[in-house]
Amino acid sequence: MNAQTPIVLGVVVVVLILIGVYVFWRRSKGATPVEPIRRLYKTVGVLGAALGGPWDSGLDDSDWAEISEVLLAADVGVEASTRIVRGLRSAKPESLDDARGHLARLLRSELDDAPRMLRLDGELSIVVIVGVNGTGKTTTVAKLSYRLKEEGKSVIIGAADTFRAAAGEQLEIWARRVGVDIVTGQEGGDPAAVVFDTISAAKGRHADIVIIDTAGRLHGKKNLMGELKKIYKVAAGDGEVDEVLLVLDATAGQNGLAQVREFVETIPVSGIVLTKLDGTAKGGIVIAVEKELGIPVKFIGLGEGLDDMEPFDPDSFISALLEES
Ligand SMILES: Nc1nc2c(ncn2[C@@H]2O[C@H](COP(=O)(O)OP(=O)(O)O)[C@@H](O)[C@H]2O)c(=O)[nH]1
Ligand SMILES: [Mg+2]
Repeated sequence: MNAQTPIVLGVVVVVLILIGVYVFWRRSKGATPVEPIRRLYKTVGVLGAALGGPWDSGLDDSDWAEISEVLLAADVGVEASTRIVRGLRSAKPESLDDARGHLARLLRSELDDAPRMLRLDGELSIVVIVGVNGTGKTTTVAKLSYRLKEEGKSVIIGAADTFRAAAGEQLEIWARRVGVDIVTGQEGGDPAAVVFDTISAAKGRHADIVIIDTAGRLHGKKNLMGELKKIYKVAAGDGEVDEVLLVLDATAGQNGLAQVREFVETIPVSGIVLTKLDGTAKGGIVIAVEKELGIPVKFIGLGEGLDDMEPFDPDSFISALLEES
């Protein structure tokens, strides 16, 4: 045995231990960070692929029809699709890259320029989450409280979905996991009373943000919109609610849009959270939503976990749609 062998072996063992510790540390942090837009896997490239096909032989009428079909299939909506194809035709693109550039610009011009950041600047900010049953409201409350807590804010959740006991229990589990306080009510109880209690608790504890979960349907003949108005009034107090976020399920497509008109007409919705974009190739619905409701998409949901929600960024979203597959 060479005299240096034990030293070499020692070094190898130490290096292996260090690699092990590093891997364990990354895992425990829930690492392998995923680039957010990559998680839109079903939508990535849908438009890029449509453009790639026809280019070999130049563009003719059937290609324009195909591009229009792909836009419609991605749920961009009839009016926006028509505008986009018209714009692209009149731009007379000379190459695939040229077409991609024009399409990116046209898609971007369909999206809002409104700020997408949450406006949470008061001493105690109130966020109310509304939407149809099953769209992802409760999950969004959990994801948002997680995000805000990570930013160093103290958050209290109000479980104002009193329609079924399980709703409160589901939220209690999330609250425990995130490590934030929660105020719950009785099953079948008055949701506005839960809102009142949550805000009182938040004031008492000098919390920064209250997030209110609400029901997507109610017991018996109780009118959901009437209850939401009451919730809004209590949440607003003497001022106004900082953010009313409407949760919309991207997989429901144009139907989902039709279902939310009543919400928008009843209370001042300030932003959309578009959930389940991980499960649909119809990501173009973002464009239809903003155009038809006139409200900016502020977050997108990309899965069921706490960090599966991202602020919506139009530019990276559009480049994902146009990616070559
Ligand atoms: N894939 C996926 N599932 C989601 C997303 N958001 C919510 N969900 C799931 O949708 C279902 C309904 O969510 P929930 O928050 O209870 O909806 P609520 O009735 O509006 O409160 C649950 O199984 C969630 O895990 C998302 O962005 N992606
Ligand atoms: Mg719920």
